[in-house]
Amino acid sequence: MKAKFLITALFFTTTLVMADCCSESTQKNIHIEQPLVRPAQVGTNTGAYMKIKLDCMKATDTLLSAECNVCERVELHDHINDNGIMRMRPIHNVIIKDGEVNFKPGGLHIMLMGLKRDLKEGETLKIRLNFEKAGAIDINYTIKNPVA
Ligand SMILES: [Cu+2]
Repeated sequence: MKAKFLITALFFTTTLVMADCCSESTQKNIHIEQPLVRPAQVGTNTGAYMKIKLDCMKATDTLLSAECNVCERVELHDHINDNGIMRMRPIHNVIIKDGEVNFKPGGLHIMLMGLKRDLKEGETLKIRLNFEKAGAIDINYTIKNPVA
């Protein structure tokens, strides 16, 4: 009888701790790792890459858009296999779930279109990421070729 009570108590404690850890996505529990933008010349397009991590595996958020003032337009892109040829296509948003989403060459990326100036290796570039729950987060990207 006592053991059963203890197990029940333990179960509720664990549930409460998990609920706390898995609270909504906020600026505090969302992390952007290895933010990189591929070097490029004025007038061309380039890609921005990073890993988006959430502290809790169960929390989710959605990347709605990105903003940057060195280009004409910013789009979220993915790659699809079109009869063996990988093609980029614009997507509306990116859902962050299972703890992380990886933006990498050949996959998801932020497309910076119509650059107004050269992006030289070693410089940094601020890009604003707009999340549904966490809101706007400004990230300093390093201009550097990503490892494919
Ligand atoms: Cu693209």
